[in-house]
Amino acid sequence: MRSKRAQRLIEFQRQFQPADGVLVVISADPDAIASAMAVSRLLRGRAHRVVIANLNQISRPDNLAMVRLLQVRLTPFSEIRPQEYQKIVLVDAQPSHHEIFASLKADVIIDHHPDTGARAPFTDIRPQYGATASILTEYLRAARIVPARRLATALYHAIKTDTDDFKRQTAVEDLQAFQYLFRRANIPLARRISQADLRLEYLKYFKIALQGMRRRRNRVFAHLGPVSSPDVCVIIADFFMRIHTVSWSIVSGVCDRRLVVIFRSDGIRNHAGRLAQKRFGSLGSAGGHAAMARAEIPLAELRDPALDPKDPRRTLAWIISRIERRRPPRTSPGAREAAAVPAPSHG
Ligand SMILES: [Mn+2]
Repeated sequence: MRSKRAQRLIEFQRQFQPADGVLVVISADPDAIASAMAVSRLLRGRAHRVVIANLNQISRPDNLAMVRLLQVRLTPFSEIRPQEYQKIVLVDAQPSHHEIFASLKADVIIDHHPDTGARAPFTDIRPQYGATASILTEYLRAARIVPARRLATALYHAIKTDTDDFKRQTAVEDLQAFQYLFRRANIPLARRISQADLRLEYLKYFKIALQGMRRRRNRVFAHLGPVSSPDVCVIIADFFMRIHTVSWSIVSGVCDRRLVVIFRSDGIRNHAGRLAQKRFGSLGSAGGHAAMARAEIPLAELRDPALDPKDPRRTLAWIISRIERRRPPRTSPGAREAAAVPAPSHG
């Protein structure tokens, strides 16, 4: 009797004919890229050709490093004519995740996101897994294909990324796949990829942040002025959290006519999402988790006379005053020591 894993592999392989042109369409992140590479390897000799097309433009420096250092061949989806392919494969995604995915009528769907009831001739959706790369590693092992260095490194990096080094949803199968890949991956190369989170042009924002930062007790504030992408606010907010005495880091910038405020907290006694919502929710979209949150406020909504978005110092002062705002004193006669009410502990 065949194992379930072997059965699934055979079922997968049955979907393809030797003359097929196969299009793997991804929303490119490490897990999707690695999974697509694995599909390509699994179909070597079983399909005429496999092309990997990315829907999104890749902009994260670490993902650019992954593509470059692992020599991944990607074709922008805009340059693809899907009708020229006999089979369409989705990995690390389901049709309902994107209108283009839905329009493609996938033949094969392999994913680990919550099951959206996707229909295809072949589906393998395992929401309990931390990464699609772990599922594809099982396929490779079932096919007795030992992944070459680059593929093993991609899958290894994908599992580490999607599970955030096993701090997020992780199944025992993810650990098994990781252990298998660990011996075959190029670890220094994987480290180089995950470390590459900066662009050269971001360094000028570090300068602005370090020169303009304000410290209030255990909080650090910085306003970067106009930024090319809110990502740089995230990077600098994370950077300040590396100071061991800092429990809040709040970094803002202006991008696409919006003031973007990034919140980082240690998440121990603080709740960044609640603070963002409380202080900025009335002005724009604001919220997040205990340790990370963001607020985005259209500049058109900011009519506060105390704020001049063109003046970085006044913008920073406005953000600080808004966050450190104390509760207004109670006016009822019975209120006790109302004026001394401290700022909320999470703020
Ligand atoms: Mn994934």
